[in-house]
Formats: sequence, C-alpha cells, structure tokens
Amino acid sequence: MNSTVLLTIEGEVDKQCKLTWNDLAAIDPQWQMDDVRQMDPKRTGGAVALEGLLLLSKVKPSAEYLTIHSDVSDFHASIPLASVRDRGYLLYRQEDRPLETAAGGPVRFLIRDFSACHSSEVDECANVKFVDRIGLSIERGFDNRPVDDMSHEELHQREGN
Ligand SMILES: Nc1nc2c(c(=O)[nH]1)N[C@H]1C(S)=C(S)[C@@H](COP(=O)(O)O)O[C@H]1N2
Ligand SMILES: [Mo]
Repeated sequence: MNSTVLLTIEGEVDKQCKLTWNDLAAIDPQWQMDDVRQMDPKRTGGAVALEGLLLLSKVKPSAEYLTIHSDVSDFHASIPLASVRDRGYLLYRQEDRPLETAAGGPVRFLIRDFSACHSSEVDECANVKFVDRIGLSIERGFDNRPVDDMSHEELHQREGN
C-alpha cells in the first residue's frame, strides 16, 4: 500500500512527481490542513494545500492552467491556476488512513469557497473525486465537466448527489 503511487504531477514543472500516501503525509506541516471541516462543513478528513504540491514539483512560471484528472473515472476539470492557487486542496486522509472511495478517495480535490455548479470556471463540479493526475499547462487542458443542465442533472443522478 505504502509504495502505491496515488498522484502524478506533470507538465509545466521542473520536477515531475509520483506521490504515494506517505509522500503526501510527509509534505511540510505548513501545507497540511488537519481538519477540512473548517473550510467545508460537509467534509471530514485531512488535506494538503495545492501550493505545497506546486512547490514540491517546482511549478514553472509558464503554467497558466491546472487540470485535475480522474483517469480512473474519466472526469477532468481544467481551470486557471491563479484562480485556485491559494484555495485548492487535496483531501487524502482520514486520521492515519487513506481517504475512502465513498468520500472521493484516495485523493479528492476541494476548493475553498467554490461557486455553485456551472456559475463559474471554479465551481463545485471542479471538486474532482478519485484524482490520480494533476497537469500544469500553458493552454487550457482537457475538461469534460457537464456543460448543459441536462447532462449535469444526469451526472448528479448517477453520482447520487
Ligand atoms: N470523478 C468525479 N468527480 C466529480 C464528479 C464526477 O462525476 N466524477 N462530479 C462533480 C460534480 S458535478 C459535483 S457538483 C461534485 C459533487 O461532489 P459531492 O458528491 O461530494 O457532493 O463532484 C464533482 N466531482
Ligand atoms: Mo456539479
């Protein structure tokens, strides 16, 4: 388990990273949020700030877009990096255990003060569950969040939201 790679960070970075649960837990405490309830009362567990991951991977100044990929569930969101740089988190732990699948684990993206589904690029839909890859890029990356109300409603039904 401990050697399983959970998250890859790639693209406009000087150091591509393949991170295990232990790697995430070892990120400097300054970037760890022990209890995400302070940011979203609906969620429990611990998270690491996106900025901590960007430092680790030595993000290049050329990176304009952040694409959060769940390759495993084929759900992807691409948003301007500047819009989430100081409020993006990766939820990855419940106490000393990995985040459960039921909570979107093992790794789930969470934005502080996200807006309602569809109301902006940085909306609730961008809270990607089952994240396995984060891409930094100059141009906007792949995004298959539902674009119209009907497909969005369908997705929510399927997801049980
Ligand atoms: N992998 C994955 N992540 C996803 C989705 C999805 O279908 N697959 N749905 C998104 C949408 S549309 C919303 S509104 C939120 C809902 O999060 P919740 O189920 O925790 O309330 O998850 C987002 N993350
Ligand atoms: Mo959504």
